[in-house]
Amino acid sequence: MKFVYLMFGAALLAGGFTSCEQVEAAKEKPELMKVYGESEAELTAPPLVPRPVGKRAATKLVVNMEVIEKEMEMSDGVSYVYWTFDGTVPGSFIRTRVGDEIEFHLKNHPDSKLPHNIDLHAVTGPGGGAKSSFVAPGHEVVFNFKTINPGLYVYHCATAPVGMHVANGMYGLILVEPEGGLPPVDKEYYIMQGDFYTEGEHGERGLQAFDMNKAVDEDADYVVFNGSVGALTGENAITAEVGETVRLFVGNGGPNLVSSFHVIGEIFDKVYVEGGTMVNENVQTTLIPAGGSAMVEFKVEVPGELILVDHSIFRAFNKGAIGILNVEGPENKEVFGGKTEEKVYQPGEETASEEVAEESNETVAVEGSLSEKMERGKTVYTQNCLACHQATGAGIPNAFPPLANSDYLNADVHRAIDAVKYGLSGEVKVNGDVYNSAMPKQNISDEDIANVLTYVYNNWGNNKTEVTTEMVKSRK
Ligand code: HEC
Ligand SMILES: [Cu+2]
Repeated sequence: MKFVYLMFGAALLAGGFTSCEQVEAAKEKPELMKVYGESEAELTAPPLVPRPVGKRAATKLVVNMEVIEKEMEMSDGVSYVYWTFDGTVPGSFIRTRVGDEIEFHLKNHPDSKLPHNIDLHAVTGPGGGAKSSFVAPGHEVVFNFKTINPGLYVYHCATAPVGMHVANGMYGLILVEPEGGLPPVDKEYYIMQGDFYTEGEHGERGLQAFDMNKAVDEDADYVVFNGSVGALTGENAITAEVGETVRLFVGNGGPNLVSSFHVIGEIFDKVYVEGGTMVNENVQTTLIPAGGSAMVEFKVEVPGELILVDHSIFRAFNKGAIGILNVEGPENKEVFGGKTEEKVYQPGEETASEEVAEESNETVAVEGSLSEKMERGKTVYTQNCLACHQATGAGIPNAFPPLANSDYLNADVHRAIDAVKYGLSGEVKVNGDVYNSAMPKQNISDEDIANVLTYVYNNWGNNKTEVTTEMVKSRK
């Protein structure tokens, strides 16, 4: 078929174009594609994406972006001066189609301290536009390009020192839809990983400066989705309903680390590998290079919390690379039956069987501040405690004591606060088992210690103590 087109194209070149033939030729060569009309691009902050381009004809698309340097929260009690495209990390999502003529306006806010520019990987041309877009504080530049390759592309600042501009959050995604658009789905979201390097260690409070040495050593303090710890958890979690199809536009700004992107409890039905045209199917984990992307699609079949991670797993549980996709809707026992039985396992002895009551997802309706504390406490738990004490609080035999039904915990709340606040080592006896190990001091705020302990105490058969920030503060 392609061969026929080529022959046809050659004949046309010799004989001149008719308008219909021009359209056909342009499909093969987007650089020849005519544009119709002019409009301003809709830009969105993450995790949202603009409306699909779909079947609209190629057009002249005006993109207005502003560079803003500003202090934002990296994690609880930790702030950072980010350099941004449009005030968010990642920057605004740009959605175009093949054959569009982009007129790009890059403004640099007058309060900025530095000049910046933009290198869009969707650009065919020197520096991806970097040189043409170099803009001093209080200035605006305009440059033009035509999108000739469909795909999901990273853009980033490329002003020297490039690594530093990227490390401070200057990246985002631009989608170039193919002729006719992408297949429709129910939900679309925008997620971008990045690694951050701070003078203080992970969790050290206050305003943290960029650490060049750690960046050169690739020794990240934070690895996060959408610019900060918790940008996609708790009330920032993304959502879908059972039965819906979800498309995630996933990018990796780096500057250094490659992401092993995985969704716990899902399988990607489709992956547009590296954000290009090739589709792989039935994928568990997809690699997203620094300065690269992937589009992943899946249908959500059962309700629950799907956890987005970088499967270089210490980054997820210890450096922040966690997001939540909350799926609501009816159970689907055909697809996932849940736990139906638990027995004593004692080799050599007769085994007693006990039926386990079906796990219920309903939480007791508590109101006001307790439920907020529980919600926040859950996030803190997921990010700080889960790696050792496990999702169900069961711990790991001989290594990490249980928090579920823990007599040690329930006997003395002050002792539990001290364990989290100052660490715990030496011999402890929990539910009859001796542990002699060490729990590191948790670098979290007094408020979060109260939240996480309230969450632990009000779960898994514990005694429902509500821990207040005052109680934590008073443990000196
Ligand atoms: C790196 C692994 C690790 C992390 C992370 C961790 N713990 Fe622990 N935790 C331990 C170990 C090990 C012990 C037992 C210490 C000992 O043997 O002296 C322990 C003991 C405890 C105890 C007392 C014993 C019990 O089971 O009741 C509590 C309470 C506790 N941890 C709560 C937490 C909370 C809350 C968090 C999160 C804010 C957390 N831990 C994070 C490893 C960890
Ligand atoms: Cu810059």
